[in-house]
Amino acid sequence: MIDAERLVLHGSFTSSSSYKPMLFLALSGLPFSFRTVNLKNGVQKQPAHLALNRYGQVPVLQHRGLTLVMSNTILDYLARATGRFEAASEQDKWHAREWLSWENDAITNVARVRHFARFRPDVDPMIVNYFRPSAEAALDTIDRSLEGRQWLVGESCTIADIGCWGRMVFMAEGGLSLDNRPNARAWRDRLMAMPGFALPYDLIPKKDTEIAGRS
Ligand SMILES: N[C@@H](CCC(=O)N[C@@H](CS)C(=O)NCC(=O)O)C(=O)O
Repeated sequence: MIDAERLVLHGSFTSSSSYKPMLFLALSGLPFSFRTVNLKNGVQKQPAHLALNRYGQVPVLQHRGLTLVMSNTILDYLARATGRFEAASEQDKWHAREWLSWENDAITNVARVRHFARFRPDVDPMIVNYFRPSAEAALDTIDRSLEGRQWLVGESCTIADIGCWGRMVFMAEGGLSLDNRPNARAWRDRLMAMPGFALPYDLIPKKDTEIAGRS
């Protein structure tokens, strides 16, 4: 029998978009089921997966009869459904979602640089170089915004932090770094010190897995 209360996340270990909800769940210590989607073999474009995600991408979250796609929609849902990593005030709740919209415009350039550098050696380096200044600018914005602050919104970690960090996590694979961005580096270290934190290759399983969660 299907347990509608059980969270089911479909994703891939090479995917920053999958890492974002995966990190939320790991930091929350919630139990869930992970279903791997092999992007290299094109499983995301096969009918069974397209029935869940019409864009032919990961991640997908299933919960209580709902099917949700797009990593930031999933983070929004998880914050609402669990109350975890939600900002304290109404204003800050919207502010956190504003960061998620911004990251989808701006930090996406970090993911693009990494994508072409890691997966598309066949593509003209001009393509990577086109996205690189926007990627660097996004990292600068994060660093500047964290001046004198611990978290992007309010006084605690929210979906804004998880979403922004999650999409930039593979930056080193694109030759990007936080080395000259001390506020962003301290913020990353703060996230890394949280119980349940792990980097994607340690966190996201390569096969279907039942995750027990922590109490
Ligand atoms: N805007 C989407 C982006 C999702 C996305 O780009 N997923 C990538 C992995 S990070 C994917 O599934 N790529 C495989 C493909 O497009 O065929 C989100 O935030 O969820």
